[in-house]
Amino acid sequence: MVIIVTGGAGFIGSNFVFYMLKKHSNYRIVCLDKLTYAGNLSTLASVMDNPNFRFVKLDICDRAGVNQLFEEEKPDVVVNFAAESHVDRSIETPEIFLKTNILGTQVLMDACRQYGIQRYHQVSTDEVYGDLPLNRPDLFFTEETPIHTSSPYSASKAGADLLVMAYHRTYNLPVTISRCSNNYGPYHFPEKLIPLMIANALADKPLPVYGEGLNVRDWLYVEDHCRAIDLIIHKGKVGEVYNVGGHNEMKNIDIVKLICKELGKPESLIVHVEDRKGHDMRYAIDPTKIHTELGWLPETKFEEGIKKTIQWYLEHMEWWQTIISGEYRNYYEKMYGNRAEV
Ligand code: NAD
Ligand code: TDX
Repeated sequence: MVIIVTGGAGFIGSNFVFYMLKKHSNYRIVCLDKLTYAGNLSTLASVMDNPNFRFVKLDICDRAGVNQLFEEEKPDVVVNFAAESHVDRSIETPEIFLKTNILGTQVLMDACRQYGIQRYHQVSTDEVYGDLPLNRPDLFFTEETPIHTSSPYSASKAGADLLVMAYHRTYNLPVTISRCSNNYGPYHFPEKLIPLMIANALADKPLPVYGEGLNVRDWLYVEDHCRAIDLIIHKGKVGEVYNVGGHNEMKNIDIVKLICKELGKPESLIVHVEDRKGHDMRYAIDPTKIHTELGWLPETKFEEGIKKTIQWYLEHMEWWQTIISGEYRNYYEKMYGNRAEV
């Protein structure tokens, strides 16, 4: 089996590459990644010499390059993680989100049509469902929940999902989609909540919580997500959407306080800053379908996962300190420099 994994130098994609090489020692895993600011070749260092692994620097929007790779590798499966993934950046510069997340998906699916494929899997997000109110803890996102997006990021992911289903219906492309909740774990890029708070706390820098910090996210350890995708590409039904989440809802402020506690840092580092525009209040996945159809359940409890994650960041200082010492500094200054305290 040959699997093309796009975006495999990013957070979830790299964890998926590691997971698949370990789990399926007879599979060939080909990672296609543009190496944007969010992709790091150093992340893949441990597998670069693996004979079952190949890395190709390529933009998913590059039709000729993608077609050539398909000709060379004749993939059985494509798993598309490649995306612009940060909501805050999408509010500043929406265009690249539309280009990569929608048009890039189209290029990949066109190649799948042209060269033939057993499965095209689109890695989507719970953000396509919009948000839920805080005062209705009984409500969850199911696969039937209408698409109702808030940010340019989520709109671009929803656009891609619709296109994937259109390619299935129109061209009979064998597709599946997974819509997962917030992931956390090793190699999470430091612009996102959990790694940003760990890095800032370790440097005794302010911890910028948007608004009151009451927004709720449903956190899933990244390996549990990888296992879900592995199950879907092997046993999931073509043309179906699978929600992935672990019923692990946490308020942002509680996560930040927990990180302070684990690192022995004072909560006085917390600063409440101007809220994200259009900030979604609550995400909560109902994972009944993937549980009943494919037997998937999350294995890592949050208390254990967050400890493992913090430990990983303590043991891999070089990885993230290299990132935050580069272009990231300009990003941070732009995003947080003038953000008023509230
Ligand atoms: P990430 O930003 O850490 O990684 C994205 C990767 O895609 C990077 O390696 C980047 O170089 C690559 N990439 C970007 N544009 C590309 C292009 N045009 N061509 C080729 N490669 C390109 O993102 P992540 O957090 O690992 O998310 C991966 C996928 O999972 C995304 O599709 C995202 O929407 C989805 N997702 C993420 C989460 C989460 O909590 N992080 C939750 C649900 C779904
Ligand atoms: O500095 C911050 N302060 C803060 O309060 C940052 C970076 C975030 N936040 C808040 C915003 C959110 O309510 O923390 C929450 C989590 O923020 P992010 O880590 O940016 O994640 P989120 O916006 O929830 O989106 C993530 O989950 C769904 C991923 O980035 C998406 O790619 C995925 O689809």
